Amino acid sequence: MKTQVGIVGAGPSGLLLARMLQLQGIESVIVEARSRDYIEARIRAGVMEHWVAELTDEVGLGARMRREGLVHEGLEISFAGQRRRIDLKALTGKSIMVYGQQEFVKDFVAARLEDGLPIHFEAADVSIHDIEGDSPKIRFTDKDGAPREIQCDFIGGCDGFHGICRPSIPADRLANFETVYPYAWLGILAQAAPSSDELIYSNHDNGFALHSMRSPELTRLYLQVPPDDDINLWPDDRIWEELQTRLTQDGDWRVTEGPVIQKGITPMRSFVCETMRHGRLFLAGDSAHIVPPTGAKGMNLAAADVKLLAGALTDFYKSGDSAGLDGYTARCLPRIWKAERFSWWMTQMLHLAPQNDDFARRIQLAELDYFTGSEAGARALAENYVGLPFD
Ligand code: RFL
Ligand code: PHB
Repeated sequence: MKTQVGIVGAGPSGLLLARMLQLQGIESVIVEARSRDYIEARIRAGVMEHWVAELTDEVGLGARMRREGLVHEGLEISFAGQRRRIDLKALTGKSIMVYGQQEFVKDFVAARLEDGLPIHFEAADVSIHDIEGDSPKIRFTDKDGAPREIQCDFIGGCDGFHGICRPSIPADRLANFETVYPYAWLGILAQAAPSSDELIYSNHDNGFALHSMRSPELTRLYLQVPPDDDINLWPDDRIWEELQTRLTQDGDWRVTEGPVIQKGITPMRSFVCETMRHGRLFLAGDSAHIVPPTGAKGMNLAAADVKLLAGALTDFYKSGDSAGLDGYTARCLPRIWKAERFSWWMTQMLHLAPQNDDFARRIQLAELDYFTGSEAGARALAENYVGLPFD
């Protein structure tokens, strides 16, 4: 089998890349390790930056997002017994779109399959070859057990943090930067109406908590827990009790409870692989970088990489101009590092680190007071949260 761009991974990066290439008349084949059901059920991100929602419209797949997604013009930060609103719209002129990543994935998978374009689900033993030459290859065993090979001009490494693309780059060529945090997030999805119209990020003496949502009937909630915590030690009653404690610092307001339909613990790390290109392999999204979820940046950064990569591949195929491909890493990295900084900063401002002493705690409360109380502070937070301008 032959194609122009072979894409490993059908997450937001791989699906968006394939769609943007399709609209430019460039062929691609997607190879995905999991089943369609699995990737459509995997609950992850919820917040799309303004321009990512617009890009989704531009590629023709924004209809359901516009109908079912929730536009938020602000968010709230709770600390020291009070709640303060950051008016994103007034401070930046922009809003954010709350629309589940798995809904985005469903929309893109459905469109691709309706257009009769290939996604090989449940591919086993996926490997990539000859990335330093002119004709790289993706090999895998298809879901019927048959060996397959796809010959490509380029490979999009869109297979997430645990994928095989980044490790296929020779170790001595990789420039990796990483920090791991001393806490994790316990996340639940509950069949309960959101208790507030907006997201609430809460800093509490017991640790961080977040109130988010997916729809008028579904609430998404998170609690800071130790990184090695066991989900079995968190029966639903304990989760609700802790959410009530951490989120309701300011009076009578309560979190609406309901049946928990999904729960899990996610460790948190920051990671950047500055080697986003090796030969004809281009990394995009979580395969190249990870942010802690506190800044809601992961899926948005993935979209930013893909926008640049799709543009560069289009220039190459339309006019033989390889400047965009050659400059891909250099164009991506400044935005990536700014999102890394913001996510790291939000994380350390909102969580309680075990090593922090009373002095550090006082500094944290002063920081929260400043960034929610001063217009300059709030604007800096808002500008990053809604997404920094391109270039
Ligand atoms: P993905 O989504 O991990 O997709 C990679 C795909 O590759 C497949 N794969 C392979 N396929 C073939 N062969 C192999 N060897 C393969 N290995 C893996 C996988 O099955 C998968 O389908 O990466 P992508 O596309 O780069 O997208 C990145 C986003 O998923 C990620 O950044 C966000 O989910 C991060 N994130 C958030 N981002 C936001 O922008 N806003 C948020 O509000 C937000 N909240 C979150 C988050 C991530 C979270 N978790 C669970 C990590 C909240 C959480 C709790
Ligand atoms: C979510 O709704 O899942 C969500 C929202 C904001 C974040 C992280 C996750 O910062």
